[in-house]
Amino acid sequence: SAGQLPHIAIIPAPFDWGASRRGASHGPQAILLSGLERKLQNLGLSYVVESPDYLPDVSLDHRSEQHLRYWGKIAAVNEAIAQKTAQAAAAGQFPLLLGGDHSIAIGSVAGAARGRRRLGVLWIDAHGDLNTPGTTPSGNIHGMSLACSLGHGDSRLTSIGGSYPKVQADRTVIVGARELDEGERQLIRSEGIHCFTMHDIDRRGMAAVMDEAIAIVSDGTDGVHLSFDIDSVDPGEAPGTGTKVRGGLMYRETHLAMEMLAESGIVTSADVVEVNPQLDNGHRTARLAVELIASLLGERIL
Ligand code: Z70
Ligand code: MN
Ligand code: MN
Ligand code: MN
Repeated sequence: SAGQLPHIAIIPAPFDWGASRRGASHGPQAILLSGLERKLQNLGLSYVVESPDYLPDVSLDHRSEQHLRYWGKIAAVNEAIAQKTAQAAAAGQFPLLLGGDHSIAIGSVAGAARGRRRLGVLWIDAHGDLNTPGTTPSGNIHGMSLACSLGHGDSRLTSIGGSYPKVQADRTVIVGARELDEGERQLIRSEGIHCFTMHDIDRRGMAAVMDEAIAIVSDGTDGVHLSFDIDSVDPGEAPGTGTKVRGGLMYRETHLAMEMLAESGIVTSADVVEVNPQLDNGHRTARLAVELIASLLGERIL
């Protein structure tokens, strides 16, 4: 992709059954209404906004278990997301998914991995999303999506988009973690997942952390998927999200991370998830999401 501007496929994923509270399903509309298209136009990027009609109607699918809440809806929706993402990537486009809660990354990562079997994944999040039905404290599948992409957990989830691990631990990097469950800590250690916590960012600075993160996800990989959970950002800047955790990324650190990714040229697909306009202060969080997408796609100060 060096030199050539990508064609962006904006793929809305208005779905929130992976989270404990409703509202993130309105994220795509809020982000689109906050000026995303104008930003892309100003950057000189070509794009298409896909219709959400590619998603199946799951309103009558009530399959659910205590430690795998609404797995039926989530499996059906994510098969469609995987298909849509893979289709865009195969057409040479840059899939940009607008969530939705973070369970939609089960599909987007699977779709991105279809044509890139050595995919690197950069997961920017306050959380690890590394639970399984055996470790989850909540049963909410948005807290399991990265584990699932690594091949851990129930086969009804890990088989979405193909029955194989979509990514490997040594190509997976988490940035911004500050709330991990015990089972998640154990998985990080046992699998050797690279995890840069807020402690690491405070000690070393965001620039050093991102330099290392970029080196890891681009080493021997054939593409990089960025999965950006807006709850990675400090709640003072991003109040419109379901699980606010104090002590998050600062506004400038987050922009720097996106700008460094843009400079690196390594990112081949992305999601922006967990924007919940029902909890937002006006459209503050959705507007931030638009700004960060612009930085990721090449907007520069000078
Ligand atoms: C907790 C769980 C969570 C948000 C992920 C939290 C999960 N670790 N919350 N993303 N917003 O229930 O698994
Ligand atoms: Mn239980
Ligand atoms: Mn998440
Ligand atoms: Mn999170």
